[in-house]
Amino acid sequence: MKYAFPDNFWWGSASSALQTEGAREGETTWDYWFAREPNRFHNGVGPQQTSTFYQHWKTDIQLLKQLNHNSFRTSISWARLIPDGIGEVNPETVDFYHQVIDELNEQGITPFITLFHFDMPMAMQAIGGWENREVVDAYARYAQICFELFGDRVLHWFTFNEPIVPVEGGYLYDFHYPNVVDFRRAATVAYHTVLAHAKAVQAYRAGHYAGEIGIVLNLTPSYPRSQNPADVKAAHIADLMFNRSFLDPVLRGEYPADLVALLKAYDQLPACKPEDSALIAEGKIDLLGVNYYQPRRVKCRDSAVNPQAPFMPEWFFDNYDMPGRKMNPYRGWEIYAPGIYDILVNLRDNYGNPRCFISENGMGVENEQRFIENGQINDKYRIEFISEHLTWLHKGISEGCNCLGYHMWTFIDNWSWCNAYKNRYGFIQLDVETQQRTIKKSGEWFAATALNNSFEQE
Ligand code: BGP
Repeated sequence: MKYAFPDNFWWGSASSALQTEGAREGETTWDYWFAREPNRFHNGVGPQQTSTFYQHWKTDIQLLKQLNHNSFRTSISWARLIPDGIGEVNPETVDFYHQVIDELNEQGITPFITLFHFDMPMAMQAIGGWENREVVDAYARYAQICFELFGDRVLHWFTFNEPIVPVEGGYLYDFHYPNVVDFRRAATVAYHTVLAHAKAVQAYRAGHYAGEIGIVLNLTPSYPRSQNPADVKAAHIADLMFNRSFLDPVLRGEYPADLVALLKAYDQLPACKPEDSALIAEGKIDLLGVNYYQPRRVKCRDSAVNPQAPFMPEWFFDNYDMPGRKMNPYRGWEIYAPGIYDILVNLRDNYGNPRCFISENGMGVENEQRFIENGQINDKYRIEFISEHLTWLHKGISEGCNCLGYHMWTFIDNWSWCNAYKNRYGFIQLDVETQQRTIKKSGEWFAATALNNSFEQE
């Protein structure tokens, strides 16, 4: 069967500044944390060792072209643009992003730009990061500067990439700096991120720019183990905490009432100001990026909560290891392609069918060299992963879902936070030592699919 996609469908991939650019001025929390605890990073490899996009951006854009991308998302690094977060703009950084954006446009690759992809300037973290409302204002100023500098040539902006992840990593589960475990502080960070998002949207609207503004959320559909009310309730609470805590404010302009009631009941609500709700209402977006990697399967708890333990989302559910689920063993994530369809249908039926696209989807695999045939990685599993997800995406579109494109994580194998180079995601293999780039089989498959705007499958 042939799966054809709508005209002007966005085919591309996503990356981020810190994961690709390489060592430069402007310290982020990652540089700071790595200098102190390199053991937290796979094989002790830190954010200085990247695919050197800062040097190789021009030839890399040629490679994007070879992959027939018509669009590409990367991020601007706040710390590199404004090293202390609030003061002078670094002119060299401005020149770099101008060149990248211009070259993408010249090559017919529409730039999609994210303003914050996990990379908090250390100077901002030093005054409390997202816990401090001054950082919210500093971010809004940074966003405005970016719109003024690049807003005439960038028509698709994203305030944040996966804003729930720094909340989970930094304030609940200890896999991002500042390694705090404290739900109330996590809730404050999440809340202030939503305010920062809304302020950026406000600034964008006030500037009457030609493009559109959105956010990228990692939506993990929550599936209950059974239809037993206790399992269903567990899935509902997980959905409220991990999806709807951002999805509702950015699409509906307000928080779900039951999330607010739940946090209130456990005295975990962040401090709110009376003017906040009007601001949040102004943060409604034009375009939603959906990152989808894995579903969340949950069941009700089997054991009682230890009342002395720190309050955690898991007070309300246990993770459910569904027998026989298909796993990506390297990343430990379930592979469940229908999830992409369920997300789109949920957006269609419950959120007014917003303009959206798949902004990340992908499969990280360890030691891909073992699949080299005639000098090229034959990553059949990745082609299978993509085509399976695309068939479900196609079904969503044919049923009226407003999905405008599909971007993969990622373009060239890159540095992945604490996992460094453990799992490789790229269409293009990177030799970290020599910086040599070699297109994988999946890159060729994707290039053909993008060119034909379709693919064939039995
Ligand atoms: C997403 C992030 C990316 C990327 C990807 C792969 O959550 O937006 O930055 O890293 O996941 O995940 P990981 O690197 O954790 O394997």
